[in-house]
Amino acid sequence: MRKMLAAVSRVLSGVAQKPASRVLVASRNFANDATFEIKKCDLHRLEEGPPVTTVLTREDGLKYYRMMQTVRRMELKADQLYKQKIIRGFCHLCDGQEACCVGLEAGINPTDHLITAYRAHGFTFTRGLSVREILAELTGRRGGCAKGKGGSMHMYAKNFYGGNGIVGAQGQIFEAYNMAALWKLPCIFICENNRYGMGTSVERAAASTDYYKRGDFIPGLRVDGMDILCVREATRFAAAYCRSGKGPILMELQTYRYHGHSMSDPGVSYRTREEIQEVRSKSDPIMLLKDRMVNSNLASVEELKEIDVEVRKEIEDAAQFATADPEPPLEELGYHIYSSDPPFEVRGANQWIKFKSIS
Ligand SMILES: Cc1ncc(C[n+]2csc(CCOP(=O)(O)OP(=O)(O)O)c2C)c(N)n1
Repeated sequence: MRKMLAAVSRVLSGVAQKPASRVLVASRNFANDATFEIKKCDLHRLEEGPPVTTVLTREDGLKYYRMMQTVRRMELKADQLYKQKIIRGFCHLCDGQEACCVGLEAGINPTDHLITAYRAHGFTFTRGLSVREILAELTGRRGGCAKGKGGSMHMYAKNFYGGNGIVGAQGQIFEAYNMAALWKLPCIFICENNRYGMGTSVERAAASTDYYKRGDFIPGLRVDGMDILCVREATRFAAAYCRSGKGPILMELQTYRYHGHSMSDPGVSYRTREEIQEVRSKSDPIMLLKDRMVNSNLASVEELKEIDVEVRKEIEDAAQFATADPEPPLEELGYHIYSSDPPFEVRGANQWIKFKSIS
């Protein structure tokens, strides 16, 4: 099939002058779908796991590619804006971990509820918000998704509850596991294991790094979190498990963050540049999907490049907006905190100003 495609485009290059018609004709020769082998998940307290093969349609593949590339480019733009001091304060980037948020969204329904911690930009995007709203939130502007008052860690969307600065604090997670199991809650607990907690490697911090078994009485899956198809299949499996009334399940997605923990961490004092380079060259989630799609004739290199160009443009436009949009006015400082409360003071602010709260 690949050979056939090459032959078709050779013929076309002789006759068709307009690139648009060339793309249109050539696209007819792409496969509609392809079957891929994916890595088997490690299982805890489960007899059977997610499938080890999956079908990817051309349409879904292109969608996932665009989404992952958008998240990657958005994070790189945020890095740049931060270094220019246009974004201030806390900022945690998720480049490298794109298969987690995009794969997760591909395996659940938009009506399902999602909550995450502070590395939230990717999830905010996959839950349906625009790059504009996210970057403008990071720059603290009025058009941001939390009206410029939340920033990197406090973003929300429909059925998405943030963006929270509080880490799933070690002790509390076990209490949550216990209650979820007792009450058979339809809840998927997810550990995005990017191998480091701030500057500490998992091996230095944990006597057992089998996080998928940490739920003890809760079944678990260890998933290749760099492969969007693995994440999608595991999520579908986990969601079906919950929906069937069996109670909670735990997923450990093995992934990697290219940036440091936050912008104040260069990310190279506790790991080597070679390690980061090795992950980038051998298991980058975007490259992995791209290779699969091109090698199985689901898309052409040129077509994916075109998507890259469109994504870059979208990011540039969003960054332009995020730097030109005005900041929220001072009198709005106290809005959206409590509903229908009397005016109140903000600690540390001018004591003569009384803020009112509206929602
Ligand atoms: C309850 C709570 N305790 C402590 C902190 C401070 N803190 C922020 S990030 C972090 C480490 C998080 O580790 P992990 O989620 O593995 O980190 P990452 O992969 O994002 O570096 C800690 C202790 C916090 N935000 N919340």
